[in-house]
Amino acid sequence: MAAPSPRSFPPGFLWGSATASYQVEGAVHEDGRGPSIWDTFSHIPGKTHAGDTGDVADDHYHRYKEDIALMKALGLKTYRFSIAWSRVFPTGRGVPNPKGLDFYKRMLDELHTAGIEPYCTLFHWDLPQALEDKGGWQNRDTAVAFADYAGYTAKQLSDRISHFMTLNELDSFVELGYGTGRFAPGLQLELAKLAQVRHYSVLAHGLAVQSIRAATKAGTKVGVAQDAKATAPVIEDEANIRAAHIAMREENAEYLTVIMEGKYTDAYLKKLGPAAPRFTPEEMKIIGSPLDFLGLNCYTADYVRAAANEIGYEQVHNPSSFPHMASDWLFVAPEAIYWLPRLASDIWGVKEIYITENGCSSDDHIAPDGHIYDSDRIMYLRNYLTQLQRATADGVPVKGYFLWSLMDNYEWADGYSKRFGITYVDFQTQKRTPKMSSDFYKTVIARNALA
Ligand code: GBH
Repeated sequence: MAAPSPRSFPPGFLWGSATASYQVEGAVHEDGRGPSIWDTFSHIPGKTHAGDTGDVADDHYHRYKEDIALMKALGLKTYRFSIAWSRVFPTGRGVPNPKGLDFYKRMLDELHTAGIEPYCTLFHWDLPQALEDKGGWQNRDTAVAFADYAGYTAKQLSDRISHFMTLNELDSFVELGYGTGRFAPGLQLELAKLAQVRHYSVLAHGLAVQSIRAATKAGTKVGVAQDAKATAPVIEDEANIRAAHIAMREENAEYLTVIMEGKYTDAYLKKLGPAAPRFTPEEMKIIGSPLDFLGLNCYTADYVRAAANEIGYEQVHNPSSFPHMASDWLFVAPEAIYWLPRLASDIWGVKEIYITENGCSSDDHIAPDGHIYDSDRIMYLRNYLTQLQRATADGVPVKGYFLWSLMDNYEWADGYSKRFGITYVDFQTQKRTPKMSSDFYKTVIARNALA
């Protein structure tokens, strides 16, 4: 055991990495899997970079043992993965397909043998196409179908998994799938319809919290993985920190705030006016179902400062020179990972927080000696982990961290053009090569401290 240093993380801190079904599995026609909206969308010309699809991706469906060996070599304590709904219910509901769950059981047994604890996400955007054909998230029935699938699946896996997350990043699949059209299913709805989709997404979450609880053994923990906007104070003085607290609730009103409070903020409803969603008091209670833990995906910040306006804050937009990683949206804002959990803990008194995703894209190249020297990813990770350590040292109850991602994978509309892995994947040969950032992460894990 390394001696504790002033930069140590709390004892027992859970170091992990994360992936998602459609981004890594491949094997889209195997063992009775039904099509999802990402199969459909990625095959429409022009929707994804170079027409890339997840048909093969990392072929993780067949190579999961090799991938778990990579995790073990890193010293990972935990691994966050997602289940493809359409493997379990090929048309989203009705008769389950046992072969679909068998894959996850095999994978979970392998993790167990490696001493790695699974954290399971039940939905990471791959909605069964059959449900989209009936309106997808525009249809309230989809929320009910999700809760049924989540309850069934959690029951089947309850002996193997103790932490479940309902949905991954509600805002991403709702706003991009039904608002801008950049993600599957590629729709551009008017605001009133979009607001109703948002409402059904949080309702799906709440219904699933209840169905998972009802179906699993005592002690099972239920949460969500949300990339809440990290409203970091641009300068950390008292007035701006106060503004950051107000902004955190308002900027996340559609998703995290309503999940934590069971209520839309007045400002959100006022802003929507006639486009506000229709909802019942009963639904609001379901949406606010208490959680055992909160998962926060953290990539970048939305800087704010105090303002003498009605709401008490304003956003500070980044100038064009603001540094970002290989993805245009990924501005380097390490304090995000301090403020995001801290604000959630200050505002809602959350007692158990995980960073369910953090990481970055880099322009990775294989050097003549065969190595990948991703020093910029190390720079990014070191800065974010420094701020995360600051959070734990300040008593913010962050219990674990999942690096996105274990390996390069299918980056949605960006296809294979953006690499987020700490392991390089040659998508022609499926060869995996740990990058220099793997060595960095391994060292941090071994020391439970920043090196
Ligand atoms: C996460 O999203 C996802 O959970 C994960 O699946 C993904 O691989 C990872 O991050 C890396 O991106 O294309 O200009 O419309 C992070 C939040 C929200 C950031 C959607 C990118 C799209 C911007 N993402 N956003 S754009």
